[in-house]
Amino acid sequence: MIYNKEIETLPLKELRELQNKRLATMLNRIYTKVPFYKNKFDELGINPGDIKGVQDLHLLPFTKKTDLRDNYPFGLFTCDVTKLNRIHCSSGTTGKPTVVGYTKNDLDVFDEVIARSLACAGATPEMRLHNAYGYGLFTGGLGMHSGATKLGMTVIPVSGGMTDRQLQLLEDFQSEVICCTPSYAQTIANECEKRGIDTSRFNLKYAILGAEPWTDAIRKEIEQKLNVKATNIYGLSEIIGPGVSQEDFEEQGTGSYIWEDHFFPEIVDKDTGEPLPYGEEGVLVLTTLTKEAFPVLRYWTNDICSLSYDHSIKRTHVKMSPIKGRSDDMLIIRGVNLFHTQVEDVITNIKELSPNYQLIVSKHNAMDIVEVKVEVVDNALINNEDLIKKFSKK
Ligand code: DLL
Repeated sequence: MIYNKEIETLPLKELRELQNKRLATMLNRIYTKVPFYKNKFDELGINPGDIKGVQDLHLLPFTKKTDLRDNYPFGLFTCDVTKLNRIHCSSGTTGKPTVVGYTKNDLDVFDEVIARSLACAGATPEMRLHNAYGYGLFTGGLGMHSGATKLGMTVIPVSGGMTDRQLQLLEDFQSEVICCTPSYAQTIANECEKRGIDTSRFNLKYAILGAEPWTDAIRKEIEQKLNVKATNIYGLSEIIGPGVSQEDFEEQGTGSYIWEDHFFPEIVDKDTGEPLPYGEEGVLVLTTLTKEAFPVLRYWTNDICSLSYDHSIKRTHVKMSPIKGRSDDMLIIRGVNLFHTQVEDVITNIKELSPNYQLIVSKHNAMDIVEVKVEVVDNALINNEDLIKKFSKK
């Protein structure tokens, strides 16, 4: 099902015109309301009016996660905090999270792109959504919830964890759609296998999986074990949350449509920042075209992928390949972003420990496990169980 046929099938020429119009408004907004952007433009001697359309975006500077951190919490917002309807956060490179805010209109855009994504993944208004993304500051739970409500679905807001209860509800409520991280879908599938639960007792048809990288082999395993068609949903808090792009359930393996009337994508070289042509792999850079509270110019996602229009069958919007990796050293552990600097922060603040450490990531069943190995300054610590416990907890 196509949720918004007019926009999703808009001829490319008209789509560009719409993007260019929206970009002009967005550039004016950030230039006049956010000193950070104004200074950057002024330094380059560029006026928002000099940018004639998305083809000129490459003349403008990137925005990076460190810029968000340096302007913590609300320095890059274009409106007063009293105008916000919601705030979400994601992990930052230090103890401080990345803060993102939404006006009422921003939440409408969020709902729209999630409704489109759900429909693109096979969901219809008559279906039930078992929403096992985490609710809270993470954008996954509430984002999917609200967009599914807009589509007209019945939402079961289970959130993550408590697998026992999830299995029970899947059977009792007969939800047709599940959304969660791919690793959690694997956990559910493995748990069923372990307990000899016949998954045909569930009524699942579609799984919408994202928030971490996954492979075709994982897709096959989940599809086979849970009797679903599994599609990829991609997004990041800084841009909106989930729903930046979505794979169509009938076009699996050909990439995910980016809702480019709201988010304009570029691919750039990870070392030089130079724009790369369609088909080439590089860092995905996204510019929000319609966001009010927290518009972002050329956001350097650090996610490596490529773009193509080649396989756009049902819609005119550009497709992105699955994420191939990251250009920084962020780890994604069960959907949660983790920077080694966050661990380092803890370790360097404990005087009994040296700043040398190892992070060891392994899989236990489908779950990522992180082990932190540290060096002690004084060997006496090795026998002090209380201190070891205290430091482990930190
Ligand atoms: O993970 C938003 C989200 C929620 C997406 C639910 C999909 C489903 P953040 O916590 O800000 O937001 O993390 C964003 O997660 O830059 C990618 O590195 C990674 N990521 C998200 N979706 C995918 C995916 C949410 N489908 C960061 N494949 C992004 C690979 C993904 N990586």
